[in-house]
Amino acid sequence: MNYAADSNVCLDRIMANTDLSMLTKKDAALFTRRVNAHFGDLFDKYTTIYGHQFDCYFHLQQLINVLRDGVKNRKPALKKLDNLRLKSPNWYKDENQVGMALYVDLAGPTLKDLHTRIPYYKALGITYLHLMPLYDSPKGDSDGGYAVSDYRKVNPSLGTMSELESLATALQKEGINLVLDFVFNHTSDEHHWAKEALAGNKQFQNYYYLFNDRTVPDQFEHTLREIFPQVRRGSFTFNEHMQKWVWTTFNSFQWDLNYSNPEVFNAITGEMLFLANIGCAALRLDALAFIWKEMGTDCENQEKAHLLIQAFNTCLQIVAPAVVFKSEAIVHPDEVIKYIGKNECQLSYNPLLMALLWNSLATRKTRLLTRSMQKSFSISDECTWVNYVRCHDDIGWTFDDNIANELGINPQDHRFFLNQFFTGRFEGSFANGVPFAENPSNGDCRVCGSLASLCGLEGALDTNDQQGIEDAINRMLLMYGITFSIGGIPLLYSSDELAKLNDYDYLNDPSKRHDDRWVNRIAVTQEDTELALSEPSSQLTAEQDASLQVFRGLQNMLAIRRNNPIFGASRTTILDTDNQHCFAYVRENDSGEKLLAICNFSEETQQINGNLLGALGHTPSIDLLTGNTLNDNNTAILLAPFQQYWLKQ
Ligand code: OTU
Repeated sequence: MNYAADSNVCLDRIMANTDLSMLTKKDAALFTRRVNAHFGDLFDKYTTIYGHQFDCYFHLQQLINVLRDGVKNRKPALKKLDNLRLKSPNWYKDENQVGMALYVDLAGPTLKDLHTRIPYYKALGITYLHLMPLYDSPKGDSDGGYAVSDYRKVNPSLGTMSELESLATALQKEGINLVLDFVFNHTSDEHHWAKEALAGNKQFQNYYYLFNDRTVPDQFEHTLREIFPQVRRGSFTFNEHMQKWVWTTFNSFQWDLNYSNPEVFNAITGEMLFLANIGCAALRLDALAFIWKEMGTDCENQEKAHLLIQAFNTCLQIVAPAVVFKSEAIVHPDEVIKYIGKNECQLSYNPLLMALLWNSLATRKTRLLTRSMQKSFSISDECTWVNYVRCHDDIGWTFDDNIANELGINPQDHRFFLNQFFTGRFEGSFANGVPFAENPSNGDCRVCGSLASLCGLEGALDTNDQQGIEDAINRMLLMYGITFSIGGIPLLYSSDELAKLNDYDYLNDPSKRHDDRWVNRIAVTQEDTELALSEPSSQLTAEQDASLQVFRGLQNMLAIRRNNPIFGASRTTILDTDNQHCFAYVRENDSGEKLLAICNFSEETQQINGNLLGALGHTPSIDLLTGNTLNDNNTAILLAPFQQYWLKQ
């Protein structure tokens, strides 16, 4: 089939039937130009997914109307930004980019209050602020906001949509981009689509996956993974009112959307464009791995999930090209990479680096980290990693079993060890984590806990162990130091920067008690931010002192990062070292500028062969972190416990 010809014919027909009279002349021209440029792509994706349905053409026409409305509703200031970003599309690779993720209520506690926090974020150098889902959602348990009842309404306890828009504008003025969640795998059971379905409306029942009996759910469940086995077994929930089984991958109040229905694609595109038009720079694609279901598979990472995301991306190119996608695929490393591409997700969380940094802290060894990064770190030049250490979720051990096997590590046993270690059950462990989602059938488990508690600060403070406190602080700085220097946008998780300990208060809240991830969703109070920005004082508790040391350490490293272009758009090569406790990589940009990072994951001094400096070309090399010079090619390089070097020619 001659697809190019087909899509052109289709485009002409559709545009002939598209009413542009509500657009200004300028917008009509812009819309027509962009549709012309991207329709081929959109047509290709859309017809591959929906072409076998008799009404595909009708829905494609409807989609074009949705896009037209998106252009109509996009504010002039955002259209200007679109043009700017089209001219410098790789802004997210700059050395000054630093992200922070936070819950509004744990920082504001309202959107209005967040304005007063801007100086604090600026003091750290934040340029990208991800506000955790702040949309209207069910009272009580709403999966931390990931059960959305209305994408167009801010949760009234946090503020209003116009307050969100003015915050976006205020942040933009200060050089901080707003990042929002696009929770599109599911809605809450209180979304008006779900309510219509509950009321028996067939059209909206087709928005979800509903089954009259267990026949089909049973067939699917043969091959599905259970995500939250601690709250509910299986992936389906029986709804008494409808007398039907509903597909609910996550909690029973989160209903999976049915993307085999083109009407759902179109409706969700409308919601996505609404979010884009608030004025955000990126959308975090929540649970994107799950959006396509295919019998006989685990219904994760399906080919059509990729096509759908690419189609959404094309819609953004037409309406809001300033907005990029961030992939949240916490899956096998080979699958994580498949979501990354200029035409799919320009940004992606790096769950492999995250998990393996923790692995190296526990084992004090870097082989798995080094080998895995050598295989999986390199991505398209037009895209970038979002490197993180902690987030609002649990830590899952998603490394590649084959690499582990090659290194003589039994993957199953090793995951068991990591869970034991980080939940403090392993003799001699420094960590105070909490087990999460333990699966009684197969013993699977993940780990929750704050950066500081997992790094040993909680235990060391409890026993007033000075060495332990120092080690914990150094572990935190090491972990973040790597995310600041390895290549990509570092993403701080709010409260990490102050080394806050686990918050066990959730155990007293019936709507949170069953979900241990709340242990690492921690408030940062005004008192905390004042402490961070205050002059050094001798009146501090040990906990406050640790908090300040971490804050200042991170602040210092971030200042170095934004003042050295080598941390921006440059290549990363992961090196082998002759010391199993050390991890090293070199950055190199197009002008031949280089940086060599070397890190020690153990609490002992380590030495590595000075030949490694050869990676920089010539000596002497200056350590950007201490200002010290290393100048002899032949001697060994010494690394203090948890020390990292950022060496420049
Ligand atoms: C995401 O996480 C969010 O980060 C969670 O906070 C939500 O609960 C969830 O989606 C549902 O909206 O399973 O344990 O492979 O790991 O999408 C967290 C991706 C999750 C999943 C991830 C999901």
